[in-house]
Amino acid sequence: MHARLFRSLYRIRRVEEEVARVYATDKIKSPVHLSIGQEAVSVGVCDALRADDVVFGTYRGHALYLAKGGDMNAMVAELYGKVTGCTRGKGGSMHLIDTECGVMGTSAVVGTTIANAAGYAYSLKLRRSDAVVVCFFGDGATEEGVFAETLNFAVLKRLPLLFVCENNGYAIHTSQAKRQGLPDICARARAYGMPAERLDGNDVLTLRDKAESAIAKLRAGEGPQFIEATTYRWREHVGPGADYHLGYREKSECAPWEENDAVRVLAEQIPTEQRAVIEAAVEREITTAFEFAETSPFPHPSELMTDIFTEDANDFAACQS
Ligand SMILES: Cc1ncc(C[n+]2csc(CCOP(=O)(O)OP(=O)(O)O)c2C)c(N)n1
Ligand SMILES: [Mg+2]
Repeated sequence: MHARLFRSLYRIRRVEEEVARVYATDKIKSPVHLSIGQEAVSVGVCDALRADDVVFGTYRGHALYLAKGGDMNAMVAELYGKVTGCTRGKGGSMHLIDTECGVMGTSAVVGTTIANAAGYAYSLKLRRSDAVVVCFFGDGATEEGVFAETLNFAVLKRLPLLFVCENNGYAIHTSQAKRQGLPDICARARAYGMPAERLDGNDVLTLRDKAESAIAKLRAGEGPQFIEATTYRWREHVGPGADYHLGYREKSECAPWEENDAVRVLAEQIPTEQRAVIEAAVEREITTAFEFAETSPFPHPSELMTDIFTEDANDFAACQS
């Protein structure tokens, strides 16, 4: 299990480092919200899921997409805006999707997928499936009305839904303390009637264990569960670089998170030779994915009106008139 988790963590860290490196060339046509520093939350939780379980996430979704089994070629091609991307080059980094492996969607609009996840969980319940849904969102999303409404509905209907709040302490440049009257997000979740636990978002092994027991409760019909994972965004809110020069936070705030880096901590637990094999394979996969993106074509202009709200160009024209 350690090797599997390390591979997943290393793979996400390294592909995002490559995204950051390539970004300056302008070949990547999409804004990127990097998860560097936050990878362990997606990796720990997704490792406890079955292939037929599904996840919903946010625009900071590279880690989730890859941790749930999303195809790396299709992800990098999507960032390049290529037709071989996971949404045929139309969604970009913020709208990753791979329904084959249960990545049902990520969204640029804060909070939206919380309600989408509840809808999916309700449909699973009505179909008497024992699959479950996990919904990932940020601390900022808990200030949206849809968060409150969805928690209430999920408890009322005893939905098989695990809420995972990735609390990195900031919404863009504003700290949680400046935004929330009650920063204890677990207390708010409990107030709606579900169990909630705050975990160290760098501790991938504990996250995996706790997710596994929460998911077992979902399958047993015990209703929604809530995990708040404390974590830290190492890079700027959007884009490849650092943003400590902006003055809204100090670099020293990141230091304990870097010292306790989940990728490095787990790497130290893997025998050196095994680790080298894993790292080499991941590096090859990343090289292949960027080559695939570089050599793939852009979508043909004839695709402009396909895979959007309407397939019918006449309907679209009617909407414009
Ligand atoms: C409905 C909505 N309101 C505002 C925004 C602008 N916005 C983009 S990201 C963001 C911060 C969200 O913070 P959080 O949920 O903590 O996620 P993080 O970026 O920290 O991962 C905001 C306010 C948006 N995209 N959608
Ligand atoms: Mg945040």
